[in-house]
Amino acid sequence: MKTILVTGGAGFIGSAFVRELVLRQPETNFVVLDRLTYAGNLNNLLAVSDEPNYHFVRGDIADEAVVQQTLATYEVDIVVNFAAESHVDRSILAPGAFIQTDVVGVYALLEASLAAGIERFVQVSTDEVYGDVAEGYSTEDDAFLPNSPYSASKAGGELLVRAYHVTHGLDCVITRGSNTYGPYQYPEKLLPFFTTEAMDGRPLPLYGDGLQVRDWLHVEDHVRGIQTVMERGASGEAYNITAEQLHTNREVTQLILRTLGRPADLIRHVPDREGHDRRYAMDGRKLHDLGWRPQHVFAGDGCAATVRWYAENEWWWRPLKSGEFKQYYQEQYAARLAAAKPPGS
Ligand code: NAD
Ligand code: TDX
Repeated sequence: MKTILVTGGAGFIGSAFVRELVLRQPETNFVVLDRLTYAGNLNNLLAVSDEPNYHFVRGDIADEAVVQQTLATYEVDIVVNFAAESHVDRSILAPGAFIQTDVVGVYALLEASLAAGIERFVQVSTDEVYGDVAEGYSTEDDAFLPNSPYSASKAGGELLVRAYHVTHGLDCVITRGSNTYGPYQYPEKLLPFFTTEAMDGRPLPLYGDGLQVRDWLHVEDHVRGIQTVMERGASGEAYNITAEQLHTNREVTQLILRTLGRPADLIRHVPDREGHDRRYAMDGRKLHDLGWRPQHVFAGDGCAATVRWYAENEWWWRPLKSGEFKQYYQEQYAARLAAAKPPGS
């Protein structure tokens, strides 16, 4: 029986990976190691919590002793590292936690994995390592030009993974996914944030002119992409995971409002995110060669079905928008909204 350690498995994408694979692969053991930060949520794993091939350990990937013990206790074969601080705006306000988890944490995980002699290490990275792509499409060999503390810390983590492969021969693969959407995403990210704010008739703070472009990948497609790379990726290689569905933030906001039947005058053009990347776009051919294709269409049912999920699952997100979130909202948005241009301008 194989055992897969899923770090950060209580977050948005990691939990989707666990929910999918625990049920589909009853012959494989899945161990989630998660620190349960503000973004970690055991409600994301309720669907599998009673399954015999699912196990949960609360712990920090930067704590090498905890990682070593978990690898040994469960006789882990494969590590899939989702654990990260993942929100760009928070990395601008408070970068320390990003360096600690996304760089030091990856280092501790690599050291423990090397010592334990695991079979394969899968690093979940992001399109943001390429930085702003004014035109064309990033390929896996392009230079890293990260612009935020978040993307710089993810690039640092990735480079360590590469170094452990080259120097120590650790079997590693890396995925670079694009902007991911779907159920159970913490409501600080654009789609769940704007959906839940619009449901309450609150203003939607669109940064700058709202014409920044992102590539919208459904979480189920992202999970299948990571699974494909884990199972069939060549050791030492990185793979872009792109939906090739580029939309401006303004278009995304309009889709959300249309689905909810809410008015466009909820939109506020607020001062831009510092260092805001204008466009991300990747070439997906390398992963296509492994047989993967995206199945969801964002502007088809992808966005609308996701918006409806939030509309129907207030039990999940409403508690998350109290306490810590209120403090973050105040810090991130209060001054911006006060400086907003009036609707329609
Ligand atoms: P998330 O913020 O929803 O979840 C992160 C999880 O990691 C949480 O459960 C949190 O508790 C856990 N965690 C944080 N620090 C930890 C630590 N030190 N030790 C153990 N656990 C810790 O993030 P997500 O959106 O699910 O992203 C998962 C991964 O995918 C990240 O590595 C992110 O960089 C990458 N990624 C995300 C997107 C996206 O659009 N969300 C796109 C591409 C890549
Ligand atoms: O209030 C907002 N207003 C706004 O205009 C928020 C939260 C976002 N935006 C804009 C900024 C971005 O151009 O919307 C776009 C999407 O923003 P986020 O949801 O914060 O995502 P992004 O910064 O693009 O990064 C995401 O995709 C890549 C994830 O958060 C990362 O973890 C992933 O690596």
